[in-house]
Amino acid sequence: IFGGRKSKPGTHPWQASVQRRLRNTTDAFKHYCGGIVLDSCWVLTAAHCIHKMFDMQVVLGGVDLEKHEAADQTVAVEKYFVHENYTDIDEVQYNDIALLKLKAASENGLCARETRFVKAACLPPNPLPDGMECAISGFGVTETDEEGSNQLLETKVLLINQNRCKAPNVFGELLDGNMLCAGRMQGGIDACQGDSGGPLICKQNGTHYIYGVVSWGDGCGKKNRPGVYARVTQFLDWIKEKMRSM
Ligand code: 4AZ
Repeated sequence: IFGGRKSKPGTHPWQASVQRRLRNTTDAFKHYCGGIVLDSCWVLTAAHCIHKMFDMQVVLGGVDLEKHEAADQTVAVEKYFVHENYTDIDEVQYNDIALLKLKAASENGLCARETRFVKAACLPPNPLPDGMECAISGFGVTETDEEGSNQLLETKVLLINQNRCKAPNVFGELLDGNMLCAGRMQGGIDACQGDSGGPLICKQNGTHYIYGVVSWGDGCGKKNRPGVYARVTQFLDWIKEKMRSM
């Protein structure tokens, strides 16, 4: 996250850390993408995070990747679904959405437990207005740390008009209707590498909606290069169908 600040425990309870096993280890995992809690057994993330991946785990409830916190829940991934039309063309991510089905614990049949620190965000029922202020969060690269942040960072971004983001001096025709732009045209405030798969959350009438999934960009925090997100309202049928299927 560029232009972020440390988030307080429990303020982004839908944030997940999607982690992969380090080569030739049994229990060493490293954060590589964000994710978003949809319910006790499902996490939404970006397709480019898990394309041809395996050996994943998801950590929920934490705001510090270095510490084992009481609120942490580590859950194995039982299965994943990558959108059938996902493609990467010259680093532009199309239909960049995927679902992780978490493994239920043998003791109680639960995947994640809902707590003050682990909570689902809602799927958005309708499009939201341009200029609306929303929030992003993640453990990704910052302006001062190319390795990413061990602390969960957050920042506020604005939803950017689609035609403005399709302007020739911004992303032009690279942007399709399954994507949306958010951030600041002036730069400085953005998602970055390692935030991918994580939440763009917009609050309306007291409810937190998952409006976007961090997907791609041209660098981070640059002028006229806002962050690009998978447009969740375009994928509601796909998400519901996959969740129904298991
Ligand atoms: C990435 O590499 C990435 N500035 C994610 C988000 C953005 C850029 C790059 C948006 O996963």
